[in-house]
Amino acid sequence: MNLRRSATLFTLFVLCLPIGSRGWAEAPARTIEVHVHRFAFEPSEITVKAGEKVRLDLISDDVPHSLVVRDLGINEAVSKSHPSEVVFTSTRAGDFQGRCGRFCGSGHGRMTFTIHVTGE
Ligand SMILES: [Cu+2]
Repeated sequence: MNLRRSATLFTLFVLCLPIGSRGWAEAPARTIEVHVHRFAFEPSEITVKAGEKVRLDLISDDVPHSLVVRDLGINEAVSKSHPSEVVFTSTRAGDFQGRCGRFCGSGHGRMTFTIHVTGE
């Protein structure tokens, strides 16, 4: 067997491996869709597990907003024309408070978002 054929067979072997079950690639994120509009996040609370990789799909239904959850390092703009994606993994349990970080009108201060992180 020549070197080129061996390399091709090895490549095919690697491509056929069930990557997820071997832990060579990160597990796909759990996706939660969050709509943002004046003056609320929907849902306004989510519950995830510590160590769980979570993807938030943030969609504005009206004007530009943002989601800021300082303790989880989240600070993401949300616009109507471009849905945003945030991926995070909290390693510790607790309740993490978020808010809209972009002034969007008289009710802006009431726009809160809570991430409950439960133990593994
Ligand atoms: Cu706002």
